[in-house]
Amino acid sequence: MLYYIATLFSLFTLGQDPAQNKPNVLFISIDDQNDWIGCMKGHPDVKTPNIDRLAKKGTLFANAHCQSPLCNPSRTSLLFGKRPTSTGVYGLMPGPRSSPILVKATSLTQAFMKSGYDTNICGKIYHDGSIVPKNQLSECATWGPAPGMPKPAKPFVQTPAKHPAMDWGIFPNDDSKQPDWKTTDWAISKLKEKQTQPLFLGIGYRLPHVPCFASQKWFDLYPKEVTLPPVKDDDRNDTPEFSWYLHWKLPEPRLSWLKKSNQWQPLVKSYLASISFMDSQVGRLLDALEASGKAESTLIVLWSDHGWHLGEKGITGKNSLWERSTRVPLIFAGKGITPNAVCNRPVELLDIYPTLVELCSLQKVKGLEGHSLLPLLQNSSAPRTWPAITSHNTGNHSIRSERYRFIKYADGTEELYDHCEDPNEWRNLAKEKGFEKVLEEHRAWLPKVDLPPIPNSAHRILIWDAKTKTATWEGKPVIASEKED
Ligand SMILES: [Ca+2]
Ligand SMILES: [Ca+2]
Repeated sequence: MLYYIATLFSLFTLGQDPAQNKPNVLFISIDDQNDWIGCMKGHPDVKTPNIDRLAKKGTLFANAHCQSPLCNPSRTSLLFGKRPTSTGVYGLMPGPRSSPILVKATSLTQAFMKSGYDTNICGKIYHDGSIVPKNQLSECATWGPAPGMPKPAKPFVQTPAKHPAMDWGIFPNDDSKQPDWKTTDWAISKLKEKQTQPLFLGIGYRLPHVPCFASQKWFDLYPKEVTLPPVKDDDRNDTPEFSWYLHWKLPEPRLSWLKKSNQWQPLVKSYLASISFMDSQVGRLLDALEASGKAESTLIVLWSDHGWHLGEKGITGKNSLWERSTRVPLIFAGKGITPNAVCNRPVELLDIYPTLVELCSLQKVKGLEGHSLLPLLQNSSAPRTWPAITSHNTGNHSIRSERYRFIKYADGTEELYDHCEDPNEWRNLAKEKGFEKVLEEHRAWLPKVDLPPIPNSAHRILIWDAKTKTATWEGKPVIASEKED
């Protein structure tokens, strides 16, 4: 009898407050994490047992791509559900609300607020500094700590750019000094709180973004000599000159410098160690979720904002339209998600927002440009019409279909790679015979709207002047003879 009364009471209260039926959401972002994740098979040595166990619990999108190979534009696109080409946000500054298109747009965190969620973020979810403090509370109810990277007394590595972030090594000794540890601590304390509303908890990890620092323990997981990524010495001979302009004068060192300075092994190993440390924090979080008793009612989404080169195509860093920059981990797991599924359809980070609107029954949001992943979460081999599109400044786009990658640069030059035959994208087929139809099919997906950068755009801004056939990078003319290679 008591049971029936309790059931009737809970039905009654659920009827009063539909928010009670909504899943909690753990929204985990990783910074500059390429496909070097165990379950993605991007690197033979990498150890990520915790992200791998999360993937087993849910659906891994093994062919997921970012909309921009850079922090701020990628995060802006994901958090506002619009392509960089539709907002003009391409650089590290300014933030999303500086785009006239996004001034009044509903962000993902606002969509959760409007639908009765207790919204919290900690660590790096929005790009640092891109939301000014006076606007913070209208974006998200609680802003937890976003600790910066620890600084060693002096740099371990001196790269040509002498940029403080371009550093890697064994540091700090104590894992609890790491920002990602502190962020996890805060998130765990939030999970322990008694809930009166459904919870949205965004946790933004900083590693493996440079500086790649981890304690000795994480380096010890790897052999003395780790496997270096596959590179082809003359790989850039068949890529257009314009491909260099996208990453013209980056602080990230070139492969030639890494080799000359005997830093290729140390960088690769430090990136791997940083990944394993970050993965251990995902593990702490998942354990705390289990211990909180909320696991059954929680949906987990894990993503990275873009990839990272570690020597491929002669560069390190991002800012390219190749697989190494665009392919990212994307996992949905937990309440309502098919376990142990892998989806190979091309999907976009832009799809996360409309998927969460559906999965969490949020109020409808107008103007989202992605497509819900729900059909693929129910059946990972369901058909999918759309390719994944990545843009880096006006006029430069990559179209990733299930089999091919097509790239078109602002000066009209092109690349085409067949991923069935050439997973490293070594052989540019764009000028070879027999691919005219494939090229046409992919060109049809190029964005129809391709806005210029918004006013005051800065850091990684490349502008092509079609009349004079000249390019400027960070406001300075690109001079081909100054190419560092
Ligand atoms: Ca990033
Ligand atoms: Ca090549």
